Amino acid sequence: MKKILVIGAGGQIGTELVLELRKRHGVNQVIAADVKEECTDALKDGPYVKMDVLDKEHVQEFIKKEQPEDVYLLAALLSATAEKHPEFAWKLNMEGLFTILDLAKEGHIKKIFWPSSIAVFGPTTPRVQTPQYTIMEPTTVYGISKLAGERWCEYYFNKFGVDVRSIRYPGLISYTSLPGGGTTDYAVDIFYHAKKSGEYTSFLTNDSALPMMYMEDAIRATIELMDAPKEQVKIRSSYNLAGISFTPEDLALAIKEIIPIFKIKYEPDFRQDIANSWPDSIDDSAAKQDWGWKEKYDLKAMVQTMLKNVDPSKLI
Ligand code: AKB
Repeated sequence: MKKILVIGAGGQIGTELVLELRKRHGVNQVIAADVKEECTDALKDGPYVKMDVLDKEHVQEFIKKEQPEDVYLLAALLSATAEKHPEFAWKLNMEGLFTILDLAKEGHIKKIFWPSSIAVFGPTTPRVQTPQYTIMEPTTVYGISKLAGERWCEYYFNKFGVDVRSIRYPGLISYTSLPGGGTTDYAVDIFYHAKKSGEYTSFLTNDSALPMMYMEDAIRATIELMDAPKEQVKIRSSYNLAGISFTPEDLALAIKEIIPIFKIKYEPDFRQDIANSWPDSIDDSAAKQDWGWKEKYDLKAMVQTMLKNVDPSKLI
């Protein structure tokens, strides 16, 4: 049985990814790594290591000793937080990637997953059904780091044969672990407030359409891409992936169907500029064609699942 390492396991994607990988490969085969001293409760049943991806020596030493076949590198600062700490965001989002790419180049890792984002697109990109190949002029630090990372992934594949695979995630919606520091986070927060008080103040305007996806679909896409035969993975920068596109108003209306008293207000802040620079919807036909991607959750199914499962006592 192969060993798998997930770096950034305490985050929104990492927590659910580790749980699913442990279901498929066995609890002890999947090592969760995160910068936090303590492992999150959800992952306590399996191996955990405290790992700062910027501590290159520790990362190298650990990987050379444990020899994980697959490494998922999820540690990153998201769009909104990155705008507040641009230098640190660039450092964190890029240096860790080079450490892992170099370890794979030297033969210590067989396969890498590295997440990109819809943030690689910018205000000059066609907004509707954004194509896989198009104008990319991101205006956020996060977007610039993800676009640069995509170029390096493709470079390491072309020059050194590194088997690196990537998805441009849309905004991800889940209830197991809270997101942190993203522009799409409103689409998660809203469920906690709807259940707790029946009211929510959105930091984006009513008509800010953004590509989103329910986490179960995103985890399945990630694992399907990693399990796909090498020759089917034709794009080595990063795949567009679409799920559900909606506005805060669409989401509020879908919540109202289940909680009729629900009310929403709009008070846009600095994150509005970021949202304005991103696509409304994504064309993911390349992912569909190359490795058979198909989403399952639509808006209604996602809203029902979220309202059933979010625990409003987690709201601070
Ligand atoms: C963010 O909002 O920064 C992220 C993303 C779209 O990558 N959720």
